[in-house]
Amino acid sequence: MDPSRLKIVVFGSFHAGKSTFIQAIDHGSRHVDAECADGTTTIALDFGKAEIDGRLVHLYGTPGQERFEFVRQIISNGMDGAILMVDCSCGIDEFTRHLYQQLMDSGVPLSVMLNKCDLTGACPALVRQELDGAVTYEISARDHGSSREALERFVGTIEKNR
Ligand SMILES: Nc1nc2c(ncn2[C@@H]2O[C@H](COP(=O)(O)OP(=O)(O)OP(=O)(O)O)[C@@H](O)[C@H]2O)c(=O)[nH]1
Ligand SMILES: [Mg+2]
Repeated sequence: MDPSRLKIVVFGSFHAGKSTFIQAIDHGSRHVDAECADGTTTIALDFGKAEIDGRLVHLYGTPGQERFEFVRQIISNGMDGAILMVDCSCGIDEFTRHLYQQLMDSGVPLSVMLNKCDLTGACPALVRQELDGAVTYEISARDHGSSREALERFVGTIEKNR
């Protein structure tokens, strides 16, 4: 593994905010998506870059639709850290629980982004309670500041573990 580069992969259910998060971190990020009923949906991947504490972070976003499991498997290969994006305005669904368990079992450094905290119906405390023990950050992926700060803090924990 190149010690100066970190590969972080973003997982989460359909429309949790994975692509928005990567766009907030890197305005020049690239997205392979398709039109859907309420905007776009990722059908391949997102890719963005950031420099954090002198290290190059490569961020890969995965598709949230369950049928793209094979894409998630390919993108996951060799990841140094994983982010699970959760839409706190609608709580935890079965697929999010499944992803959480899968990522916990993999042993890769993991953080949970409690997203959409700008919405009045958001309830990050409930999600945190359900994912007892998870490293969590409250963000709005539409906001560069909260997204960047959460990513920096997560990258800091990966460095300590390495
Ligand atoms: N209010 C609010 N809306 C958000 C936030 N993050 C994402 N959204 C909106 O939620 C919708 C889905 O966001 P995406 O970033 O496309 O979600 P995704 O997880 O990449 O979705 P898939 O690729 O389809 O799995 C879009 O309309 C976003 O603008 C947020 O923090 N706050
Ligand atoms: Mg997406």
